[in-house]
Amino acid sequence: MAINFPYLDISNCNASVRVAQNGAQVFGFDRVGEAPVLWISPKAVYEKGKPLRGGIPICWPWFGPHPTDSEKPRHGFARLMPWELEEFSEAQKGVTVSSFKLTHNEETLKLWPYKFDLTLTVEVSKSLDITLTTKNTGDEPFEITQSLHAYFLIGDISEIEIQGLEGHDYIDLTNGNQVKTQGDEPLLITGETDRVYRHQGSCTLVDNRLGRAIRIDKTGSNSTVVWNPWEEKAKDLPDFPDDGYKNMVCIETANALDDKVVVEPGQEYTIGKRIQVAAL
Ligand code: TA6
Repeated sequence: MAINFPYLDISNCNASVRVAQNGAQVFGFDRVGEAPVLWISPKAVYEKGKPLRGGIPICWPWFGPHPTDSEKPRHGFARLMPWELEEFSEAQKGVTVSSFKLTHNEETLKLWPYKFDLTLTVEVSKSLDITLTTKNTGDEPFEITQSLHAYFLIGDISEIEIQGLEGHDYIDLTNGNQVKTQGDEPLLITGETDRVYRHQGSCTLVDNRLGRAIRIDKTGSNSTVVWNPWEEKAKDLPDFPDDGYKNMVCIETANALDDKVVVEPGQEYTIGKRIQVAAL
């Protein structure tokens, strides 16, 4: 598949990541000698201005459909726009840090009438650490929802479980936004899943087929979103293979639905995600 956009390929002795200029979207995190951590659709479209199906799209300044205007892009506009590379350094051997910036402009002001600086930092070592900082550079408060919408590669959907959500309430987006509660058992995915968990802690994705556990720690987020389209919905997505649902699951670090963040003028807010991998 030809990649028709600029991107940064970052490697050190521990791992490599790829970050597209479009949306500052991470679309690869590969630890040396191991299977990729993130899932990228084999049907992904690598075009400027289009979100890539897989990796870690940034949903910002709103998560999901725009609350009042269905003409505006789903999951906001940050994933559709070119970001600037701000910083790049090898902080120490095996630890590479880069940062990317998006600032309000004519196009963003038409979609969302606020002034902002948005900064993504990406630190790659044996783990991947990402932070997204929203700064309000205008003179009135604004409200955001957001997500670091990570797609994880898995061996097979029937052989994973997600630990850490036990006992937490969630909004079931596949079922009229009913509020339900996860039981005492880890989450198994056995059908279409689109849930916003009210959850601040960590999660572990245990993958028995690939023999690994991916731990996801987070900061600044009160919502963990779990998504798998399953068979029928996958067929409706042009950039998603029919059987792709077997090899991916999204575990998203978010502020979603009524978990909104207000950022006052001159203030900033940071959401962060750390992805670590261990053998089982
Ligand atoms: O985060 C879950 C979700 O909002 C789902 O409802 C699902 O549609 C998914 O994101 C992908 O959205 P996209 O706009 O990238 O197709």
